[in-house]
Amino acid sequence: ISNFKIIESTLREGEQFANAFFDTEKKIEIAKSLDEIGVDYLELTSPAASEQSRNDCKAISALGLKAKILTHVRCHMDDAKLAIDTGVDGLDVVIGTSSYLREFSHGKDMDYITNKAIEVISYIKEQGLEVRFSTEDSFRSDLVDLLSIYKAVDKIGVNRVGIADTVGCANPRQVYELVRTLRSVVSCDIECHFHNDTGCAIANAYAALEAGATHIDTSVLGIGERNGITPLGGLLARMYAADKNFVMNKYNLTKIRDVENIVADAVEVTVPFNNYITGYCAFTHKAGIHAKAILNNPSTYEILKPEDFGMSRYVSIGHRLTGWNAVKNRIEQLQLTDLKDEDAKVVTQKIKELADVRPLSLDDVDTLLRHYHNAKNEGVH
Ligand code: HCA
Ligand code: CU
Repeated sequence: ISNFKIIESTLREGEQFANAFFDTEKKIEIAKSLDEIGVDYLELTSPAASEQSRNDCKAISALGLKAKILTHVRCHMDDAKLAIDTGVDGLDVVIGTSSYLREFSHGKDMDYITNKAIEVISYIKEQGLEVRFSTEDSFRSDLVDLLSIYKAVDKIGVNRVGIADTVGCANPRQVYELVRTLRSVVSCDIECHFHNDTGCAIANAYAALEAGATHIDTSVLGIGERNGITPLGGLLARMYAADKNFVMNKYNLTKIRDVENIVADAVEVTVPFNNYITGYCAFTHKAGIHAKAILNNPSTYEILKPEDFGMSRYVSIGHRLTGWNAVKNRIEQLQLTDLKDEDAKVVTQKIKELADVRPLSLDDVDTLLRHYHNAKNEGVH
């Protein structure tokens, strides 16, 4: 995978998260922070949703950010017109094509949907804006229906077509197959949107890119409808592991933590303990065997370099799985230089004894080391 683009949807899909409410000021703060990371696009809530949503599209379009500004609209002329008037760079148009949505939501047939799509897309293009056409619930739509509508919109010059796993049902193999098939049918770009109900959102995004997709939708911390979509940080971690140079040159990875903190704060959640990159234990090494190897060469147990993300590594030593190499490293950090390997081994045994009863804090360990050091210097040992 030599290239991909991010459509950052915290300000659209993310607004569909249960706790989300962003006022204009907060939206602007989030938009600027995402722009610093270097995401390619920001997707905003439809101006048809509410008066304030419409004003916010205008305000964010007027900021002059590097990222292109998109808004997300239903496949209706009224919505498209409203959106174009806000000054956005492009429109992400969506309509449901699965039998569920056709039966229980809008009630339209495929001919109607295709004609409507052509009308709306042509209009947006005439106004000089970028346009994407996507089908909601793509993985539960009829494949023949899907391919024929994508083909029709590709022919009239849509910039991108989109596949959406609206319900989070798809797995990476299914994604690979659908995207690869679509790749052979259209010549435009392919955007993908994955919900995370069954934990596949990042893997599905990766499979989509492998199959020829060009754009991935994300949100900060993955927030969105239900349990959300592909998280920005997690996708960047995945892509860093795949092509570090591309990702490091294109995106400012040290800013991920800032935007996550802003968003977590705004929606009143904490960053999960096991979050990609920024989770509190994401770079904590514990077992003695791991700690020893990490101290010799971090790559032994780290696929992500913490410093590339503005994070730091932590070697945990106050527990019964600890090893003397890690303890020796702490001795060096504390500059208790006259303690030798044998001393490190003695203190390690002491730590293990105590930690069999309860875990020790780093302070506890340091106190043990200093006491041992003082006692040795006073000739008690
Ligand atoms: C939704 C819409 C959407 C749209 C995705 C897209 C989805 O159901 O709220 O525009 O590609 O998941 O289908 O977020
Ligand atoms: Cu969605």
